[in-house]
Formats: sequence, structure tokens, C-alpha cells
Amino acid sequence: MPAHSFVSAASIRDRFASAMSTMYQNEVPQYGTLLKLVADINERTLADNPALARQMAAANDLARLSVERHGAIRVGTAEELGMLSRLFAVMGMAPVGYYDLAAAGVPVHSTAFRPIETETLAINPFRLFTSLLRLDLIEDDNLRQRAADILAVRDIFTPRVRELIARFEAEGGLTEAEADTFVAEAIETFRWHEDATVDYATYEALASEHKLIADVVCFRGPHINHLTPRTLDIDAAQAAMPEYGITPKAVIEGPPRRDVPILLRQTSFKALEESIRFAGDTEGRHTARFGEIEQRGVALTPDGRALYDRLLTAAQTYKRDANDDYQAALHGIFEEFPDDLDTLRRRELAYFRYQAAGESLIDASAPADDDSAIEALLASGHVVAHPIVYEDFLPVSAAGIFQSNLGSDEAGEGTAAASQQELEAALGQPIIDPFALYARIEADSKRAALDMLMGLAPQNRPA
Ligand code: OOG
Ligand code: NI
Repeated sequence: MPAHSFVSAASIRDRFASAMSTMYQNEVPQYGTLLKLVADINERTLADNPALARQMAAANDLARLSVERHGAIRVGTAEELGMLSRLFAVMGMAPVGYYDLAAAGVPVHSTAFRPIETETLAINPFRLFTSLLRLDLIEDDNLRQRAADILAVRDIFTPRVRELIARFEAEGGLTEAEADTFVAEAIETFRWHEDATVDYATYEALASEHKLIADVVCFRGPHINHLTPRTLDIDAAQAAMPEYGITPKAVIEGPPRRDVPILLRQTSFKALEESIRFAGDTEGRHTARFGEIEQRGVALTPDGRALYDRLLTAAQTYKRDANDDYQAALHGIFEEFPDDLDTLRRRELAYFRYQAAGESLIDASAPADDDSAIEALLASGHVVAHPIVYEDFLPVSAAGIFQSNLGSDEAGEGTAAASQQELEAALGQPIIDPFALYARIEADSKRAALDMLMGLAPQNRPA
């Protein structure tokens, strides 16, 4: 089969994200309301703020806005994660970032499957936060064994999706018809099941260890537990939620409102209480699924992130019951964080993508190194610097670790590295370091802009 008849990974991802959204709107109607709210706010924000609309259009960041969302799932075994890793590869999604939630008292560790290249992120940046249960953190031997036994007998994938993944790997792609079947079959893994695979007593025993353990172990599959559209004004979204009949959580998470948004800010509506049929026909209740909204800002360098972590840790003492008060306090503390694009760039607190603007310049008096050349070209308007959107998740920063209710010796340096290796072994591939990814995009864009404007062949470039 010639390669050109294969559907692109970005197109399969786009279809999958859309099918997932449709399924979740059917399962959780309030999520449909949330989408409507976000679309309304985004439309209004762009209309009120032509400069933002122009900046997003110039950065090729506008088209993806209406399709942009993330989701989250949790799986029980290394085998399940390994297969998911192959499934997401079909859609051009690779594991980026290691999140050790044990440090915050949650018995999972996680990564995010997402596209990694600028061009394909612009089409559809759909990402899935994916956690693997750490049974080793269950202290009770019997309960740990029971959980492992339950997980060992379930298969969360349809036979057809397994076939199509193997086909993709053998052929290097999927045809139109195969891609559509793949999406329909892949979605099945993430569907909600109101019938649990265990009896109520088993559910209760697992839930008493940690509710999340019960959520992972007691069902037929890793139901999608939330989807999160991207808003351009999360404060407006938070304020408008009651008008749409949605009750928001008390405060917006992450950094405060700023002229230049950084990382991401998130809010959500509370998880639904849902009725479950347990084995033996007992009725019970379980809360797992909710809806979330996020606003994304510029990706931070390690220096920027260290500053963010320090300021957020300092804010840990603030009361988090009233959003306005909390945001005002946070705003005060974040005064130390520069809030204009130029300073963020010059102090290397955030990542930027450089783009040549205008005519090729062959300048005999070109400065001796790339960085001074870029500065000169920025000053003369021949290069523009676009902030790079943060594509990952709210860091389990100092704040999360601060709240840790596990012994501090359990979150030591050596343990964290060993755990990441364990997750990578389950994934069957290394986890990509998000900082390295943003840094590479920045460096490549600089090089490309210089090459284009200075007309220098690579061998003639200054070192
Ligand atoms: C993971 C939640 C992580 C986010 O937005 O930070 C996440 C989970 O609860 O499974 O989606
Ligand atoms: Ni989320």
C-alpha cells in the first residue's frame, strides 16, 4: 500500500478527540454546557481584544482553539499502559513529562501523551494525562494481592483495536476506513460502565485505602474522568459558571491573572455522584467524573519554573475558600514575576519561537554570534518572537509536595528516578523531558530565522 493513502496521525488524533468529546457530552451532559460557556467566553474575549486575536493568528494558534482539550485516565497495570502507549503512537502522541503523584499522597505516577512538533500541535494538540496505579503503595498485603488479581483478568482493549494497532506498526499507517474503525474501537476503552466488576465489599475495602484505587480497579476499563477545553479568560469563565447552572470549585488553581499568562490556570466543576451496580446486584455510589476548564500561557524555562514554584509555595498559607481573596493575595506575591514578554525573554524565564518577518537581509556587518544577531533583528523588526504555549500540565510543584502526607523519605531523589524508570519500562519508551522539547523548538526556530534572513549556509554560520 503506498504511503500517500495513509491518514495522517494528526487527522486520526483530531477524529479521536472529537469522538471522545461527543461521547463525554453524552455521558456527562454538564460537560456540553461547559463547552458552550467556553465557546461564548472565547468569542467575546477575541472580539473585545483584537490585539490578542492578531497575536494568536500570527502564531498560528487560533485554529486549534475550538478543538483544544485535554483528558485524564488511570490504568491498573504495566501491560495496560504499554498497550496504551502503542495506541497513542497511532495518533502521533508520545509520553512527555514525569509526574510523581506519590509525593502528593496519591498512589499513582503519570505522564501525558501528546503531540510534540509545532506544526502538528497547531492542528490539534489533544493530550491525555495518563496515570498508572502503584499497587506497591498499598500497604495491606491481602488487599494488594486482591487488586492485582482483579486487574489481571480484565482486558481494556477490543480485539479489533489490537489488530489495527499491529497493522499500523507493520504497515506504517492506516487507511481511511481503518482510521475510522480505529477511532470507534479505541473510544470503547474509555467508555463509562455503571456496572462494577466487583462486589460492594471489595469496592469499599479498596476505597478505604484510597478512593482512586477503587476507581482504577473496580471497573471494566479506564473511563475518561474529565475533559478540559481551553479558555482565553478563565476569570470570566469562573464568574459565568453559575449563570450556566454549573457550580465551580472554590478557587482557580495555578498562577494568578497576569498581562502575560504563564503555564496554565485551571478550574472545574465538582465530580458527579453516580449510581453503580455492584456484583451481586447491590446499588452503590461512586464519584469520579467531572469537567474542567483551563487557560494556557507561555512555557517557562527551568529558571522561570523555579521562580513559579517558589512563589506558589509562599502562597500555601493563603486561605482558599473565596476566589477573589485568594487571587488578590496570589497577585501580590507574583509581583516579583516579570509580566511583559520582553523581560521574560531577555531574562530567559520563558520560551519563545522566533520567526523571520520580511525580506531576506544580507548584512555584511552582521553581529558575530547568533544571539546578538537575533537581538538586532528583533530590534529592526525583521524577526518576531512568539511566546511558546505551555502544552503540559500544572506542575506537581513544591506546592503539591508541600502538602504531602507521605513520609518525606519516600519522595527522595533516588526513589523518584527509579520510579520514572519503572514507568518508562511499562511504557516501552523513554519519557520526553518537556523542558528539552521547548528548548529545542526555541533553538530550531532561531536557527531557521537566522538562516532565512542572513542567507548564510550552515557551514558559514558563526559558531
Ligand atoms: C489526573 C488529573 C490531572 C490535570 O488537569 O492536571 C489533570 C487524574 O485525576 O486522573 O488532568
Ligand atoms: Ni485535567
